[in-house]
Amino acid sequence: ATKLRTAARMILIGPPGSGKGTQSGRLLNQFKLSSISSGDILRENIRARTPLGVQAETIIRQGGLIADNVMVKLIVGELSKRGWVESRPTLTSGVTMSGALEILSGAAAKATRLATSESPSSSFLLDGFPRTRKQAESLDEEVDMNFVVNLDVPTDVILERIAGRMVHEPSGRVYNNGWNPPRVPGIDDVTGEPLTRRADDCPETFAKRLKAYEESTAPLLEHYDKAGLLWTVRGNSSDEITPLLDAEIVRRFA
Ligand code: G5P
Ligand code: MG
Repeated sequence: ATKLRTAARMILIGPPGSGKGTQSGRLLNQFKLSSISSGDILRENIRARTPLGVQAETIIRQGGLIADNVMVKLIVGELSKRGWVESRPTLTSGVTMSGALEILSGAAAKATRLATSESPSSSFLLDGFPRTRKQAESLDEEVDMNFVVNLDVPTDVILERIAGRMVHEPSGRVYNNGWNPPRVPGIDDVTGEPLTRRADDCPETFAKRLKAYEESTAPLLEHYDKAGLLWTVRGNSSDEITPLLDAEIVRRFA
């Protein structure tokens, strides 16, 4: 794996089926990086029948979006749990000079902001979060993300792919019956466990997910463009996009 010189904190944005999961998997092999997929975490909760999972199942099946505050808590919680960002010492554990100054300057709310670790080994990427402007603003308050990738894949290309998608749910590994089939049909290459189809990949639900993307997620591109973080890569296939994305990460972080 290529070592990074500076910490990368990346976001992958793209319509459903654009290849976020595919690119994440490849990047994890290529670079010393970790990843969080919001969809995978939600599906994990559905499988485990947690209260969140039970609530999320219906919404996902219908192609809707989970509430912003729920998602923010979930993902920010996950980030601190994994130690890629660290909670700053709270003011109650001894008011530091800078802490006291923050109170005086009215910036006390910021005192609990998560501190991003600048160690390259804390590099990570987010797949599927943030998905709305509100989520992006909440994330901005916690963590300084430094690279946002927009996977720009035409809709007609995407629609063809989804019919053939098979997933290994526990790991999030994705296959495609035509394009990257598993070695044994219906079986995960790594664990030998059965592959399944996603409940939200039927044509009606997929159409709703595309619409939710246009309405709620596309506006994020403007948000991150203004912040100077957006990098758009266009392509009809993941194989076209991967080398471009790799080169851009090397240019920025390696
Ligand atoms: P998810 O799980 O985040 P989506 O809809 O954003 O779901 P999805 O469907 O997982 O995204 P992807 O990861 O972008 O798509 O694409 P992929 O799986 O890598 O590729 C799709 C298929 O194409 C695969 O079969 C792959 O093998 C194949 N493929 C890839 N490249 C090529 C290629 O070049 N050629 C060909 N022929 N095939 C290829 O979110 C699910 C739900 O969870 C909720 C929402 O309800 C959402 O709908 N959710 C949230 N709600 C609110 N806020 C959030 N932040 C949320 N996050 C999730
Ligand atoms: Mg995915």
